[in-house]
Amino acid sequence: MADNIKLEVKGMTCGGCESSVKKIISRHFDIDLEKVSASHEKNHVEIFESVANLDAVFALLDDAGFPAQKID
Ligand SMILES: [Cu+2]
Repeated sequence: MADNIKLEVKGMTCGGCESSVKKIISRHFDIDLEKVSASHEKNHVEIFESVANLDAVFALLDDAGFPAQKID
């Protein structure tokens, strides 16, 4: 899918962090948890849907200790 969004997300150290990040993203954008994948080993998060206003979710993730940025 061309509209997938890839993020570099730092601060994830375990599966619990992965699921926190996934929940923040899925709640914020109101999308299914299954449409968000996260790997703490790769500092990588992918959203299998197109979303607008990523800046707002970056602020939420940052507050939770997971600084994020978009990667191409
Ligand atoms: Cu953790």
